[in-house]
Amino acid sequence: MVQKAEKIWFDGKLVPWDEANVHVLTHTLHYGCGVFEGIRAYHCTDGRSAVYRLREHMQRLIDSAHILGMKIPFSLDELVQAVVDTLVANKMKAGYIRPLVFIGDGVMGVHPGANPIRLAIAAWPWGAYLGDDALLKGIRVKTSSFCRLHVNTMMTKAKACGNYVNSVLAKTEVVADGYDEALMLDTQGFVSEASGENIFVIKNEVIKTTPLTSVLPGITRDSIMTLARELGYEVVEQLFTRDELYVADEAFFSGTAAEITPIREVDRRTIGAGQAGPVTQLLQKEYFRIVKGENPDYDAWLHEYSI
Ligand code: PPE
Repeated sequence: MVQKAEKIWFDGKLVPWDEANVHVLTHTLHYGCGVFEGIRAYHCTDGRSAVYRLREHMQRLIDSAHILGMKIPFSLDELVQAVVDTLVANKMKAGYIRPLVFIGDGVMGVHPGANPIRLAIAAWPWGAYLGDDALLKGIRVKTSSFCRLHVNTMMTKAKACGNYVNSVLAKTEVVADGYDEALMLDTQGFVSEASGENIFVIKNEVIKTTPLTSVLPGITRDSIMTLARELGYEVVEQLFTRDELYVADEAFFSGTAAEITPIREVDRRTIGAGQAGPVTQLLQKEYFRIVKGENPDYDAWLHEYSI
């Protein structure tokens, strides 16, 4: 169960958690045309609170809406402020933030007509997405029987609600089979991404991730690429196959919720030594130092706020 907070930001106002409700004829509820974000605020080691890469997340929200032909009735600055207001109203020094843009009720039928574009921002405490153990020991992954979206079927660069039907299908299938996460291939058969994370593989100290063709442009992915290059690693964006993943030295998933989660097994093949490898561990350590405000070189990625 989501741990309830006090307020939800809804169409420009902070309303009590239990009153942030919609009509059952909400257009997005029927047809899936909505967009969302997932953002984390961290309680820094020195006592500050900071939202991680807030502007980039809200810009991606605007971009996602633009891709779907929806116009958000708020500016980037207003959206950034709205997230901070939500955290402050809930006295949250850390947490997960979920902005959602959706088409409200009005007309029915696929064409949304002039139905209102609505925006809600909720926040709640959320620990390690795939479990505390996952961050330390790594997870067991299975290739899904469902392909990731074809670029002309759904808009893969938009964090669109409807895209997640594909994610839910993949995730429920592999969880039922006893695995932690689903790896999805694109419609050509190359590795794409997981149900809610991007993927990285490491071989001979070279770090590889999929190009942005069919995957969400992850902000964690971008952070890791920047950080890894700064640490002196070669980082390449290149298509790769599942058998290349099977023989990688190390592999991990990246995402706001999942942070950096090592992969210890794929399709019953052990990856590397079957535990978080040294490069993954270093990236994890440095990533957590950044989000917790311990690396001043990356302070520009932290949007501080006070309660
Ligand atoms: N791919 C997908 C499909 C995806 O959903 C996410 C985030 C990513 C890649 C990584 O993006 P970024 O967070 O910008 O690094 N998934 C969000 C939702 C997870 C959920 O279960 O809900 C998240 O991590 O917040």
